[in-house]
Amino acid sequence: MKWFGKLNNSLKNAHSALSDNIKRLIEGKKLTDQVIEGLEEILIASDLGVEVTKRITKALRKEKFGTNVDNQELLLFLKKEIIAVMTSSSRDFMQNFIQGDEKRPYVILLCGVNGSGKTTTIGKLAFKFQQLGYSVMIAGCDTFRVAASDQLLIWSKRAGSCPIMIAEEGADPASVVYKSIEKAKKEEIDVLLIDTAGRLHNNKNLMDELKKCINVIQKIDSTAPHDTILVIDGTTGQNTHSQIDLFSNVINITGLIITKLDGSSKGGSIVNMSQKYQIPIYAIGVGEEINDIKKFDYEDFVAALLNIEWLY
Ligand SMILES: Nc1nc2c(ncn2[C@@H]2O[C@H](COP(=O)(O)OP(=O)(O)O)[C@@H](O)[C@H]2O)c(=O)[nH]1
Ligand SMILES: [Mg+2]
Repeated sequence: MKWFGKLNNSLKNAHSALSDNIKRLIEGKKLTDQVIEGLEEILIASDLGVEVTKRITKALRKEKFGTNVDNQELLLFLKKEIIAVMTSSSRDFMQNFIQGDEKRPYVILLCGVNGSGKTTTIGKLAFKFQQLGYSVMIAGCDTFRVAASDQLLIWSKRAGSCPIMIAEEGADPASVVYKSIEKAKKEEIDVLLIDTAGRLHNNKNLMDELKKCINVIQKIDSTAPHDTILVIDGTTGQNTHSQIDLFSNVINITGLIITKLDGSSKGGSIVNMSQKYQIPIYAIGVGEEINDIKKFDYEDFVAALLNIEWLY
């Protein structure tokens, strides 16, 4: 699995520390209170969060207290427990789209702070959907950023020249949203991807604008947007929590796409975030090329986090 290697390599730097520390901690020892406390410290230092850590060590204590666990057994135990706290939030993005085939155009709105990777992700998604044989239209509603439309045009070309509708700088993004849905309906487009302006999540005007865009969408199709995806930069760690809080105050986030995991060492905070918000992770970005988007596989992710590549 190529992407696994890519993800694993980046997480590995940080998390070989995690698995090395665990190995050092338990080598030749019984699972005593002291060892469990040591493990708690290691997991918290790896950004898994207090709640996740407590849950794991509680289960460990219950099942294995006083026994001799070897490194491999402990890592497998951790893997099982971490997946359990994360996967309650699992929901398949592509499956939703394919099963919801009465919903066409399938409207997907991407939002997130500036630089999180929205435009890049739109390009990657456009490419994926087209590869699968679906027609795609892109609506560019980032009217704040100079060159935002150029960037989107480049991505739409890379994605195979799908039709694109772009707001002029300073124009009303909601009107572009409106026009794009009308056009996508008329042309029987399967997927409409809407790129929005980033800026700061605490910018009230921008949040109001996002709400306005969604209202406009719902005037045309009350079931849309069929997915509202928050794109987050996987290198930002705990800061993602405040982004999720603020965006979910305004909109109903149906899924997350976490970008830049090719260069991230913040894997632990994704576990923490998953457990806290229970929002499904639809996909991850693992690079800047058009193909660098992958389905989020909980098993592979946790194996990479714990540095247990040898299982494959
Ligand atoms: N390494 C890496 N870089 C990414 C990824 N996704 C986006 N980027 C980079 O992050 C920067 C911001 O991306 P952009 O799509 O413009 O963010 P936006 O402001 O949210 O639209 C660009 O330089 C992208 O090339 C990813 O998955 N991996
Ligand atoms: Mg952008």
